[in-house]
Amino acid sequence: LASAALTYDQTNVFARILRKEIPAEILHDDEHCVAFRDVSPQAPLHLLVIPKRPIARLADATPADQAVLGHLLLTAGELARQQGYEEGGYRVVINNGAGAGQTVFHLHVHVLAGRDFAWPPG
Ligand code: DGP
Repeated sequence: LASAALTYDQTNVFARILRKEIPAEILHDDEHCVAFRDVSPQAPLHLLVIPKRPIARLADATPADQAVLGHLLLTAGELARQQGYEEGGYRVVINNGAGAGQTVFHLHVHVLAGRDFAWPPG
């Protein structure tokens, strides 16, 4: 059985940031993605890298999104490097679905750095 696709809600907060309806501290903006600081940082560096395409969850991505998904990870790594965290290490997280802690239903890659991280994650 294929999992049901989640209908994309155009009023979610990241869609509103993409439309510039609400402000964000944007560090990167290109053809495919935008990166900005998390409003509730869980580490000294806490960025969110999001696609411009309306993808609600990782589970809703399709093979047509392959290049965009790769671009999100390459951008996450590049931003961590630019921010000076390549040596010290950083964590990249995608929460998929409410049960995994996803609260905003526009796909986003968390980039966290600047402190120690436990494993397994909570
Ligand atoms: P998640 O739990 O994986 O869905 O992460 C959502 C993140 O989005 C959470 O760390 C807080 C952040 N966030 C929620 N609302 C806003 C907002 O309006 N602006 C910014 N910059 N971040 C937000």
